[in-house]
Amino acid sequence: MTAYINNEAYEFHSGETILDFVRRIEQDKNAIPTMCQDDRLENFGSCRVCSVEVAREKDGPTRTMASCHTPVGEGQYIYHNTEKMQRLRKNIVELVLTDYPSDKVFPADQKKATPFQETIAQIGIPNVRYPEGQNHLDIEPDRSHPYIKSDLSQCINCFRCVRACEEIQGEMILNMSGRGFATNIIKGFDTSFDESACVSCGACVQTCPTEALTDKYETKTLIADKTVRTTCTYCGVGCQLDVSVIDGKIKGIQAPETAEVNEGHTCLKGRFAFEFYDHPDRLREPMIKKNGKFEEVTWDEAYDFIATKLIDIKNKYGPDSIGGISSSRATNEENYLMQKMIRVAVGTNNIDGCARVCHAPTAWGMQQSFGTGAATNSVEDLKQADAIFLFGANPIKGHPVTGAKIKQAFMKGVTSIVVDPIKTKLAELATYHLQIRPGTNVAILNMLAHYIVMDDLVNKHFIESYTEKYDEFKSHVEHLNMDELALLTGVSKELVRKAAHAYATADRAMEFHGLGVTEHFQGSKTVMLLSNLAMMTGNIGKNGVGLNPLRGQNNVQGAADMGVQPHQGAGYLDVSKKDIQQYFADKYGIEKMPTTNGLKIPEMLDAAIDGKIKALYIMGEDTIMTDPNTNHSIKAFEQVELIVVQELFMTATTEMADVVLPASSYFEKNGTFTNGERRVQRVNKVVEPIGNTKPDGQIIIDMMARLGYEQPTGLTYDAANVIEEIADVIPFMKGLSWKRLGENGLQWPIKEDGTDTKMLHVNGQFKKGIGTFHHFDFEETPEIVSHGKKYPFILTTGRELEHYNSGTMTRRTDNQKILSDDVLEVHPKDAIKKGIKDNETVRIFSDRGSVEIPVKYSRNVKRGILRTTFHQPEVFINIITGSVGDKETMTPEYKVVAVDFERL
Ligand SMILES: Nc1nc2c(c(=O)[nH]1)N[C@H]1C(S)=C(S)[C@@H](COP(=O)(O)OP(=O)(O)OC[C@H]3O[C@@H](n4cnc5c(=O)[nH]c(N)nc54)[C@H](O)[C@@H]3O)O[C@H]1N2
Ligand SMILES: Nc1nc2c(c(=O)[nH]1)N[C@H]1C(S)=C(S)[C@@H](COP(=O)(O)OP(=O)(O)OC[C@H]3O[C@@H](n4cnc5c(=O)[nH]c(N)nc54)[C@H](O)[C@@H]3O)O[C@H]1N2
Ligand code: SF4
Ligand code: SF4
Ligand code: FES
Ligand SMILES: [Mo]
Repeated sequence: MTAYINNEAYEFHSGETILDFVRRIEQDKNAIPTMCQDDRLENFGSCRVCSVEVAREKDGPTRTMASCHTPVGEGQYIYHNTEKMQRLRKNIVELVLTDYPSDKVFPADQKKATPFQETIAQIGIPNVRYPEGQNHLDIEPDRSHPYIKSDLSQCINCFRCVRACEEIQGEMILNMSGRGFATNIIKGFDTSFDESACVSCGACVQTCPTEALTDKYETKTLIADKTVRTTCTYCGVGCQLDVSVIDGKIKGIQAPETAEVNEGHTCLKGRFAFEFYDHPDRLREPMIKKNGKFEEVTWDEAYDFIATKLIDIKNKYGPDSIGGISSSRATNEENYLMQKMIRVAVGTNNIDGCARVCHAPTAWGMQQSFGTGAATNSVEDLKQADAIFLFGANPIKGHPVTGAKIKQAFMKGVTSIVVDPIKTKLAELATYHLQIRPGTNVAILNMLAHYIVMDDLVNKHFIESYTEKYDEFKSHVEHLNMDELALLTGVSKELVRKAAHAYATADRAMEFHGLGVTEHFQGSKTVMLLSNLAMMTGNIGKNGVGLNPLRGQNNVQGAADMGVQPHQGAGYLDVSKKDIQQYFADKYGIEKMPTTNGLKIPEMLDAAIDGKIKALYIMGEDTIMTDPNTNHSIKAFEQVELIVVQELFMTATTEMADVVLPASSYFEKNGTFTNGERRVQRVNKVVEPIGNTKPDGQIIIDMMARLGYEQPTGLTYDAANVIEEIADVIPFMKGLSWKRLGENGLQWPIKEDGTDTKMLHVNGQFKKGIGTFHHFDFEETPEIVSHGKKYPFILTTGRELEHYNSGTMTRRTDNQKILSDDVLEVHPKDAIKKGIKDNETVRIFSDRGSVEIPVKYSRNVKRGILRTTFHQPEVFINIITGSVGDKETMTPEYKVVAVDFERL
């Protein structure tokens, strides 16, 4: 396919716009000026600044066309920079400038030009011929929002913000109101940013070509000393961020449009919530508790103190009296070193991490079904899915950038099934919402499987060719009583049957799941039943399908890959096997590895109470705040002789420590995080470590040396060196190297030649050889069986968009101004029955204890169900959560807590 640019012939791609064609050939993004166009948005063609002349034959009569909006045609002759076009563009922009402040035509001193100012300069407008001022100039600036500001006197009606809000974020907060000159942008029903339902993602600010929409940090126009690309520290989406630095300080964050994961988008945490990093509360010096009070000490004093104590405890009680808890917030390299320290320098497999309280059932369950415990597909596959099955996950809040993509798909009408006891935003938009009673996942999945089997919707070819034990599973679900299960789950048989048909008959059905699956008594079983659904319908091993756990923390996938598990070392190798022990001993250059499986976090805490765990070494986890049944955790911590915590801030956990080591945050170090799609991405150092902090990797290397093991590459921590070691030790990361990671990372398995993997188990080739069906009956959680009568309400806990887990970081940013409380969502009828008003603070109690919390009336919960979050220590909700956990992995059941509540 050929077209001509200024009479030269070039090949064009099918569907390519004239703008993209000219940009590509001339290798210049500014080959044609634009105004309303943004690569991330659908082309709109309203401003006509990008106009070009197009002829059918060489130098023939031309027509003027908006190049951003017009596909190239075969044999077309394109003239994009003619005098006529230059004149046209000038006229258009001059007209726009009549309603634009004259002092904003050129960039102010010390400020970078906005895209519009660049366009003005490119077109070459020395002065404006028309008088200024029509409509916009007297609109008052809006400063109501902590991060986003508007000054609509500078608005040029390009519509980009309105489109970004809708097309990128899937919200419709911004709108155009009025006509002609009287057109202007409104928020919500013409209110302020703060009052609107804006989710503060900042997409509108990033696309706005003027300073009509800006952020608190003036990110768009600041002239940075340098901009460093790194990976977000919060959730498992793994967004790439461009961090601007001036005078060694972080001044703003933008989303790079070239990032494969987030394509120029972020949520408010990645873009705005960075001010924790140099907050006055940051820990800056090591501290040892002396006579009940922390005193600052030197690093050497702290190290010596810890080493002497640890060696003493090891000699007295053996290495298994020491436990390590690693951090999914820290990098792969640091997690790798942490598990190595515990296994090699201490000599025990007692190493665990936050996956224990999170997605351990996913990893374990998927290993039983498929052989690998990680997401089978990539998020980009969403584009190819015909049905989306969202089970116990709320990505609008937990994984906002992926959530926005899912929301787009829902709004565009893809068949969607949501299984969630709460009417979440996505549940509201879904084709089918199965609003089950919390904790009845196994029952609802058995119902879904029953209808797929009975209505003969299974993929026989897939089952016969690639799986085993289907017949046992089939006869199990065939004989289940649907009336009983419908009563249990609270969902009608008809609705479940419709959802089963929707999933099974879709050409490609893609599953996503979250903690609504794992944080339950039957968590692992639920994961295996979800695997069954995918296998019985052939929804595995191709694009647009699969089982895709929305892994939580920025690096929880990586921490497990690195061996932060008591039963599996780096690369998921089984540490109870002799040959594996020998493998690690050879790689680590030591005589002997520990031989028995280690303790999981809940087992460590129980062992502490029994006097068997004498020391805990914790890197970046607020165990006291985030583990369930706080009083039990406190009791355990009180029995331990030595508690070491590496942290950014004082937390409920550091308060109980003997030594606190100040760690550098992710802005202050190099390394890698692995996102929920197995994508290993670079974390690049942006600023120097704050105060006297050190990267966790350096601290661990120093500690290991004090404990008698020296890293083969020496005492200086260098992430790239550790990556080399990881590539040597972990079989599926053979081709990993710092250099190869580039800007968009690599998805494991990574072959020796550096090729990575977007999809697992392709064409039925399961990692474990053959996919295995399992079958289970629903079993009521002991929490309800033991306490349900006395405490008749079911509390489920989760998260809000603005805050991140223990809140240590987000509470120290302006996110706290947007959302400052944990609240208890209660169905109004339940509250009224107890005489409780909206916003009234109540006491909520369980068998473990009680806390006080404000009530919020909500119809998103059914009667009898309560919901809250765990971000604010003022409430400390985990005081009332319980110790029941998933049978196979001990992941706590944060999602079903038997409670009652009353007026204060
Ligand atoms: N803003 C923000 N983002 C985060 C985090 C954060 O704290 N804040 N934390 C990160 C972490 S560590 C994680 S693990 C992820 C978690 O992300 P998600 O997995 O989305 O976590 P939750 O919101 O806790 O729970 C998910 C959903 O499960 C539903 N649910 C509860 N009980 C049941 C049930 O019995 N069955 C079913 N089917 N559903 C149920 C809840 O109503 C909720 O909508 O988010 C990560 N991202
Ligand atoms: N009730 C209830 N409780 C829950 C849950 C729930 O749904 N309901 N969800 C559970 C889940 S899924 C999870 S994952 C856990 C999360 O629980 P945690 O892992 O305890 O929570 P975080 O707040 O993510 O982070 C822990 C700490 O790491 C520190 N940190 C951040 N970066 C670094 C670093 O680079 N180095 C070091 N050394 N420290 C760093 C932070 O300051 C923070 O205090 O909470 C669990 N608790
Ligand atoms: S506020 Fe900015 S992005 Fe929105 S229409 Fe005005 S100039 Fe365009
Ligand atoms: S979606 Fe997750 S990774 Fe992306 S900016 Fe938000 S918190 Fe960070
Ligand atoms: S940039 Fe093409 S019409 Fe506005
Ligand atoms: Mo998590």
